[in-house]
Amino acid sequence: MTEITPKETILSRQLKLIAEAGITEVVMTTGYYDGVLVNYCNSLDLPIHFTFVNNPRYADTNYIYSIYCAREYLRGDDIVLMHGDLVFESGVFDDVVNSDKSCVTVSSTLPLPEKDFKAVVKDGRVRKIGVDVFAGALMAQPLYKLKRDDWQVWLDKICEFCESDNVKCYAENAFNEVSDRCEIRPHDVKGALCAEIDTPDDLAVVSSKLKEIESRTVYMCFSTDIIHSGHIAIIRRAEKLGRLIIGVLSDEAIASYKRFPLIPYAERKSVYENIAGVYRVVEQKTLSYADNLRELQPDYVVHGDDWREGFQKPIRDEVVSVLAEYGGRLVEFPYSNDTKYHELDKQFREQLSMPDIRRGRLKKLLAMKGLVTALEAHSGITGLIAEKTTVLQDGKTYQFDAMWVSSLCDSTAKGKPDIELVDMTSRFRTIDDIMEVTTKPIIFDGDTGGLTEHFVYTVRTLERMGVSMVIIEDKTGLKKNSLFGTEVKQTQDSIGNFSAKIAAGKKAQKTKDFMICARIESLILERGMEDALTRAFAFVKAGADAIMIHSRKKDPSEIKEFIEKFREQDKTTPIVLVPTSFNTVCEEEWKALGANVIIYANQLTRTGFPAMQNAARTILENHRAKECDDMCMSIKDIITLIPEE
Ligand code: SPV
Ligand code: MG
Repeated sequence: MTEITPKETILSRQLKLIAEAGITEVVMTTGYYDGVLVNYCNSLDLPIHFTFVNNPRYADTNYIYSIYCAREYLRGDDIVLMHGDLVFESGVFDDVVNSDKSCVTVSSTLPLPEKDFKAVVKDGRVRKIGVDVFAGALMAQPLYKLKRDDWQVWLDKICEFCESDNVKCYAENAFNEVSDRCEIRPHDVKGALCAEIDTPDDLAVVSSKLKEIESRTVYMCFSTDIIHSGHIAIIRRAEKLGRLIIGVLSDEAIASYKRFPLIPYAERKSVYENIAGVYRVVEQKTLSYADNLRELQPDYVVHGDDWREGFQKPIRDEVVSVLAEYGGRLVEFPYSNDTKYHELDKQFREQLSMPDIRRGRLKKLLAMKGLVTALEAHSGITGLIAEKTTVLQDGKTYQFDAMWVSSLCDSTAKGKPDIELVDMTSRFRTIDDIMEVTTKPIIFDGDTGGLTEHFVYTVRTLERMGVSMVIIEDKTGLKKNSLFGTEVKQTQDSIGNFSAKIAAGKKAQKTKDFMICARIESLILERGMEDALTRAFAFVKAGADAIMIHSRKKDPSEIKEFIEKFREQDKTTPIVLVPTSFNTVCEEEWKALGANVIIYANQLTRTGFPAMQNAARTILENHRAKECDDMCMSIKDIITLIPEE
């Protein structure tokens, strides 16, 4: 009951750590002043059931005899065995408790003590423990995890000793006689605190070490927006290592690698701030921990061990090297594969595919990222490719933000020309196929939007389905694909007529989230920059939420010029580009110029169909499918691409 800090005694600290580890049964052997001890333990009010066993011969026996007295309570289970004068840090205790083999704490770095236990280790096993064994020994402390069968062997020997009145030695003397049958491994605590207090000097050393431990900091990063008991359990463990600083991943960082955050950053931050045991919450702006670690220099970084493989591995590698710069440590806890967490995750994913949530995501992404990318999808499978493809590059993960349901690709998939021949009902069917298996926002190619009287219905249907944006082009009559340019007859709609169509669409929509984008064909139809800009400003005035400017030139100059001139007068209306022809400019440059949505409009169709044609030809040429094998995706890969639920 010696005080080691103003708030703790050796015993209260031990018992609290025991309770925090989820251990509920404690057998305590007592001697001198046992009534005081019993009252003290009960007064701590811990969720522990105590069995106190008095050793009536405490004055002239060693603790081997106390164990003997308690033997009937100690059989039939794994146990943790410790002396009452031992102080250890929580990380040490957790490691011992969670060890799947019997173990005892040793230190390979601390000097050998004169009077205390030492352990002789050979081939990874403890062969002998005692105070007078020195050759090749390690410092040892009497904190054990003992698996049932190992403990049984040792306890039987303890009983044998005591029954022949060999009661003045250590229990370890009995162990030394059965160490070939009782397999105990050394658990090396190195310099971590695990020390007995026998003297006032020991007490001073331990107390100052505890002070230092209390000032340590621990860093964890969270990306989840729904906190479940698994997260709390890991927070509880991390918090025991020191003052816990939680890095909350910014919305943008989450959106770049995982699913879109359901709860915005500020909300998530405030939730973490209110979890007991969390000392401080900071923003982590990137997937990389490097900036925060260099700034905060935490003593520990805590993470689940699941990031040793897969896309998080480079992030982990970087953490390890930054920690090495200043001597921090990485602590990895086993990642819980509990099905209830997978079930929760599935539920969140389902939420994201719900129309209201999906519809609003495009606007949120635009606000968050400034530049959003979309990949063409014309079926469930191409939707899955847009949804799931991720690339890891320079420690960052890249994926598409949204999907583009192109009229060209939707028509092509149906073997039809891109002339508004595939009717809206059929186009909606395509959207539905994609929506059924994905969660990302959808931008719909609405062609000309048709008659204004029809367009208003299209807007409502798309909105109800959860589509985020429809793009309609300022053409009229029989629409042809823009990439034909002036090679075919195409008629541009009047500014008045098209503005009225936009205004009618905006009036028809029910939610704030849905966006109508006006696509300007002036450059395609060679009507000049002035016409393009005049239309752009008129359409914004009519209510367009975004402007798409199109070109079929390889040279991006006219697009760049348009962006520059448009931005001189309008800093906010999002600009959408489909850089199929002018494809040499990278996304970052478009962003810097002032563009906001980049649509990769047809690349899946244009790569997929030649591959299929090639396979068909190969089979015909060889009169069998064998030669085709190397071109094929493995059945395993295609199965894993498609979710089971
Ligand atoms: C589409 O993908 O159908 C488009 C873009 O409208 S483009 O083909 O470039 O006209
Ligand atoms: Mg189109």
